[in-house]
Amino acid sequence: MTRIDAIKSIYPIIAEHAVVTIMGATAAELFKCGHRANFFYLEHAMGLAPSMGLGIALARPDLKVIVLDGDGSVLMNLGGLTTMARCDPPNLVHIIFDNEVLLSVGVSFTTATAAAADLEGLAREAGVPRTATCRDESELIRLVDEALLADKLTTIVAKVEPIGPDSYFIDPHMLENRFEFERALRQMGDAKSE
Ligand SMILES: Cc1ncc(C[n+]2csc(CCOP(=O)(O)OP(=O)(O)O)c2C)c(N)n1
Ligand SMILES: [Mg+2]
Repeated sequence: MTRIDAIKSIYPIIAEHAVVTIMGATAAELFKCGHRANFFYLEHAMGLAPSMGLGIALARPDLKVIVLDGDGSVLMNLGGLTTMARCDPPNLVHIIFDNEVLLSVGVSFTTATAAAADLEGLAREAGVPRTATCRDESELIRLVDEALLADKLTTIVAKVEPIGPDSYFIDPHMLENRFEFERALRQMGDAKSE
């Protein structure tokens, strides 16, 4: 499966929730599927998407938070997994697109998952209560649906081909996205009635 097809397949499910995506190819592909004010593209900060998702999930238990992540980014900050598991927010779904490379800077830079590292195993041993690995869109859809219903912290590893977008263009600008995202979250969930 390609990541763009994977994102397209779960787009209708995740679009209703707060979404934080790691930078580079994943962010560009989510943007290509259709921008929404409740999507935040975490530019530059490799390894910190689950940390940002964790903060939102803890502050806003009335929302479901979806984090889209990359293998290289997770491997750069394995402590993100242990802290996420330690806080154990039930409303956080962490999806790692594992293409076994640092695609956004070049397919020749393989990551440790191209060797023996197993991200699902690392998440499980970090203490994440629900973990899974999938290889096609139908499995991914099922796992994301189940994670949202289970109401329990979940990490899903989606194995994808090392193919990226033609363009890395994202509009809105990072600073504009920061404000629109915050505003969107204020309109969502229990805050709607305030
Ligand atoms: C701390 C840090 N080091 C390096 C970079 C440069 N960089 C941007 S994207 C990227 C690769 C990300 O790899 P991965 O998370 O596997 O996502 P992919 O590009 O494969 O979709 C790198 C090294 C960065 N943004 N931050
Ligand atoms: Mg990668």
